[in-house]
Amino acid sequence: MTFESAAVSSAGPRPDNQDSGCAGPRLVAIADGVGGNVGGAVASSLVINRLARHGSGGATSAGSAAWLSDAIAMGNRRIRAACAQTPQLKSMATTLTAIATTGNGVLTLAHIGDSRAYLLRGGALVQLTRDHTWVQALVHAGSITPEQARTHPLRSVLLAVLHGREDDIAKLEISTHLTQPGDRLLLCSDGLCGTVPAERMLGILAQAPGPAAAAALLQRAALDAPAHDNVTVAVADLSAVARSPCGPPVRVGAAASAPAEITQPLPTVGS
Ligand SMILES: [Mn+2]
Repeated sequence: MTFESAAVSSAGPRPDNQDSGCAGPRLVAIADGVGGNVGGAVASSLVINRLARHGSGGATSAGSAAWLSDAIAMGNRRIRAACAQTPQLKSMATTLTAIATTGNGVLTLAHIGDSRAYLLRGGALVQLTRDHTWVQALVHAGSITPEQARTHPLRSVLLAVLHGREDDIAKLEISTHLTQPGDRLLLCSDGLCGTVPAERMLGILAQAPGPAAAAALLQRAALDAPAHDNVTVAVADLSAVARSPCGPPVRVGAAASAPAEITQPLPTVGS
């Protein structure tokens, strides 16, 4: 099994895009960077560029939980190195939601932060990830409803992200799922799922003829809502049709717009 996948990313109404994503036959991932100045764009790019390189290799363990968590740990170490080199980047961090296929019908999902993965199967949309947010913890405790969480003033407070610390990886949630032909997966930043209701996402996802159309239509729905954030959407169809597993994933968002400059340390200002 390989992915037929597509990804799109837009700054939306924001002056810059701090989201990044990649979509390939073996690996699909999105990251929503946070941090002042360009920090968020650097953090999401470092992790997505690292993953995209990993996803185009030919390792026999490709797609496994260990393979995916190794790649994410490498990306997180790159964040740590950039933070150490460039003081203005010290507070940067990123969410990450990634799926990889081993090729034998098993899907690996890795998740940290408030980006999301959903599975469309049999006409139903199931959310596969749980947000690492303060409001999600309140929902889990029964203190507020999911509807109240959507508009809560503290909804953007994250409890876990990649910010280059050793213990980030312990907070990474990794799960494996048995796939079926016809499964369609959606990964998105909160610019989509915080803007467009789940029923609307289901309607669009179920009717779009392929991943590229689905991603474009979902992005359009978010931008028209209108979204107040960067919007990144990746859609992957599980297919038994063999594709070259070694093609480099397509990159979108900050990881695509200026990958060379943006991953270099910035000059120190005022010193
Ligand atoms: Mn966001």
